Amino acid sequence: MIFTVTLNPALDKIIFIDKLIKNHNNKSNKIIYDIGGKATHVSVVLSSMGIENIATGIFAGENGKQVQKLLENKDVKCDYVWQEGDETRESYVVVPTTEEGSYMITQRGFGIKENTFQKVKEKLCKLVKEGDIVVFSGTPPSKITVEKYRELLEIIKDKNAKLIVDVGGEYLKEAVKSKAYLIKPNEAEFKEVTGKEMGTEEEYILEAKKMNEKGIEIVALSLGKKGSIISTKDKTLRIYPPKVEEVNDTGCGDVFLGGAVAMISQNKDIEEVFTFATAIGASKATKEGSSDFELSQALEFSKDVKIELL
Ligand code: TA6
Repeated sequence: MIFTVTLNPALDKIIFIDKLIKNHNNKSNKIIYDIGGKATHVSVVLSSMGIENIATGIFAGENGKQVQKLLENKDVKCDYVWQEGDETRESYVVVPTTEEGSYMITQRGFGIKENTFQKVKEKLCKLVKEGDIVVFSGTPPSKITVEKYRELLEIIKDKNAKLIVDVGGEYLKEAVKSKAYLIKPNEAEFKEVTGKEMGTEEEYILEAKKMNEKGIEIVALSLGKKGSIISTKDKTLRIYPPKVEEVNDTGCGDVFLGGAVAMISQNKDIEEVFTFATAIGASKATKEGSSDFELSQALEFSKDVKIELL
């Protein structure tokens, strides 16, 4: 079984405007709502491919109900812990249609209550079995201390399940200490976790290899629109995404991770894993929502993904 753990999901409010002008009353052309929070997107990808998975984490309030409804409408099986008296946070994404890129402002979200944390621990202890894949992705809610985060990761490791983590800051350091199977930092997160101010891809690769030596099977370093560097003990790949007509870049990294998890769960080789991950992430960029993509388009895009074996 594959579990995706989003400790702090979000209701994404995506606002399309012509151009964002400071000190100006910017008029929106369109506003859509979508799933936010990161590991949620992994479940959306897996469910779209008919790969069995359970989305868990913590929801609260009316926003939580709306996000869960959006997930269920995409055939995602949800088994979340609900925190009473709070509200699932919102992310505001402003997409100027006259230029590439977007602006994201995310609420920090509720403070997790002790009994909620205990319920999450109990759920993971009960559900996760040896050989499962467990994906932690997204910024945890406040009051999830590094120690609490470590406790959750240790449950997964103690079960001999495959731990996949996409998070930043001190939490990423915990994932490295826990010898996660796969981590997916972006450049800023990678510099922070290594404590190295790197500037060249060679320097990134050097540090990624050190992490492989420390027991991280796969370091998938996201270079954003420039693609990614994939490092394992045996191989280093530089992956270049296809050129696509960008509509909204929000969620590309999360859908990329979903594609990688799908292929890993089917024991595909590393090249195939990250060719598909890159292609489905590119498909997401062509869609308005933060969790939208098209499998048929991703298969087409796979042909234009370039891989360099370094
Ligand atoms: O990566 C896109 C996204 O998942 C958005 O949907 C938005 O919810 C945001 O990231 C949440 O990121 P955070 O790191 O705050 O969990």
